[in-house]
This record gives sequence, structure tokens and C-alpha cells, in this order.
Amino acid sequence: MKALITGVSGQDGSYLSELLLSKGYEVYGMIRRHSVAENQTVRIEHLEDNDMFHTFYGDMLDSYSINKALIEIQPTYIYNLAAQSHVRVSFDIPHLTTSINANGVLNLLESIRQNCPFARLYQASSSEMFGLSIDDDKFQRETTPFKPVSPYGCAKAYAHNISNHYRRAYNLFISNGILFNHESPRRGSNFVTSKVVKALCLVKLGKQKELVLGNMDAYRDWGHSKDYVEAMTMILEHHKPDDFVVSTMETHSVRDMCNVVCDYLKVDPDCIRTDPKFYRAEELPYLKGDSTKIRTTLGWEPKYNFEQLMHEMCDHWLDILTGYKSNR
Ligand code: G4F
Repeated sequence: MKALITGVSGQDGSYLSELLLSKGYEVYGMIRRHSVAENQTVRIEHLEDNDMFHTFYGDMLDSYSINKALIEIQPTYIYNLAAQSHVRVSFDIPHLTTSINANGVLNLLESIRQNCPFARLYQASSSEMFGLSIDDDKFQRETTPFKPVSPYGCAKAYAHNISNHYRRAYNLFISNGILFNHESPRRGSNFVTSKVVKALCLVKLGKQKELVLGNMDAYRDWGHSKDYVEAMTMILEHHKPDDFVVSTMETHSVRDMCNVVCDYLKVDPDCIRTDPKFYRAEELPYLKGDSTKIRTTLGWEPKYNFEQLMHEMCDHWLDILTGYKSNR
């Protein structure tokens, strides 16, 4: 079985590749050409010697490259993980974010419809689509309306809706995983968990004095990327296409998360201050996902809890920053 992964060099793409290879899939990963080659493939370099793992250049904005890949590879499963994935950055580059995260998905859907209509597509939808919408019981779930508060969230909502339209209109096997925040040692250090962990490790090692953050009162439902890529495969291996929320069903504020990291590293939280430059033009204040549907229908459940996730990230960054470990 052949799986094509867009965004293969990212956190999720790399864990998903490892999982699919372990299940016997042949994996084709699409990567974007980047001038700094060293940083591009650091998360997947350890897979390069695997005969079942292949990469090729392509771009969600370049329909020709997508058509070519789908015609030549004829994948059984397609995981669309490619995105401009940073919410704060989406306020700076709303057009490009929309082109990649919305129109790019349309490019892929059209290519599937024309070139490999029997392939199954996993579309990476996001809890950012919910925005200000919260059900009365303080959860967001598959039925919660979308009220996005960022260019990123608006683009993801379009992609979600057009994917469902293509599922119904053309009878394609397209599933959306509505994933809440998910982190790991491979998370980029411009996302808040990695930023906090890396900076507080540097403070612990005496190499940095303070950590400067934006809104510390935002709440997020943070899980582990390894658990979430497993959910992706379960969603696509299910006998019918559907939408599933993937979440831990717990929420923590950025402040709580900082305290967990400070406690573990034995660092004084007084080294943390805020600066408005890290605030967003509109903030999403609260996310907590109800993942009952995927737990009861597919039997998925996370193996990591919040503390284990944050501790693993701390151990990783301490190893990196003390030179004990050089690779990710
Ligand atoms: O880690 P974040 O940048 O993640 P965010 O914006 O929630 O988006 C992530 O999760 C989405 C799923 O809901 C994904 F779709 C998306 O691709 C991405 O993976 O920020 C988390 C929270 C925000 O409320 C932010 O305002 O942390 C707050 N925050 C406070 N100080 C900060 C900072 N975020 C960042 N990145 N940097 C700060 O200094």
C-alpha cells in the first residue's frame, strides 16, 4: 500500500512516516524546495536509507506538481499535512496562508478527483476553526459551529468545508481529522510549548535570563503528536469517510503549562514576563475538545498525559542544549 504525505518534513509528517513504515506502507513524502537544505529535512533524515521511504519536490500552490505526483504514484492513501501552520504568522501573511491552507487543498481535491478518485484523503483540519465557539458544557466537538478568529482558522474552515463538499458531490473517500494542539520534542520552537521548554532549559543552564511570552491566559488542549498521527491512520483505515475530533479532553492555560515546566526543571517562574508584541490581533482564548466520537467509534485513546508530554520535551531540550544529543 502506498501512502503519500504532504508536509512530510514537519513534526506530524515525520512521526506519521515512521508509523506507516512500521505498518508496511511504502511512503512518498512531498517536500518544498528550501534554500537552507540543512533545516528542511532534519526530522526525516533518519528515514532516508529506508527503501520504502521516498521524497519528492512539490508544492500545494503548484497544481502541476500535485498532478504529476498523483498520476505517477497512484497512492492508496493521501495525508494532507502541508500548511502554513503558524497561527500568529497567519496575521502577517494572510494571503499566502489562505493560498496554501485553502486553495492548496482545492488543488489537491481537484487532482484526486481527476487523477486518482479511488485514493483515500486525510485532510488535516484544526481546532483553530472553532475560534470563539464553545458548547454549553465547555467543550468543542464535531457539531460545534466554526467561528474562526485568525486567517489560519478561516482558511482551515474553508478547506474543511470544501473537503466535505467533494466527499458528498463526487463520492470521494475524504476524512477530516479535527486535531487539537499537539506537541512533541519535534515541535518547532516558535510554538508556545517548545518556546517555553527551550527558553526555561536555557535559564536553568545559566545561558539565558528570561522568557518573554504573549497571552499567558489562553487555554489549550495539548496532546502528543505521536498519539495524534496514530489517530490519523485509524481515521483513514476506517471503513467509511467521516470527521473526527482528536483531543485529550483536558485544557491548561499557557501559565499552567509554564508552571509544570518550571516545577520539572526547578526554575523560578519569576523569570517569565509578557510583551504585547507576542499578542495576536484577535486571540482564541479557550480550547477543550470532546473526542468521544473517535474513542467510541475507532477505539483511539492517547497514551501520553500532559505532564508526560511536557517532561519528555524538557528532557529532549536539555539533551540538545547540553550537547548530549545533536539530532532530533
Ligand atoms: O503554540 P501556539 O502558537 O499554537 P496555536 O496558535 O494554538 O496553534 C496550534 O494549534 C492549532 C490547533 O488548535 C493548529 F491548527 C496550529 O497549526 C498550531 O499547531 O499558541 C498557543 C497559545 C496561543 O493562545 C498563543 O497566543 O499560546 C499563546 N502564546 C502566548 N505566548 C504564545 C506565546 N504562542 C506563541 N507561539 N508564542 C508566544 O510567545
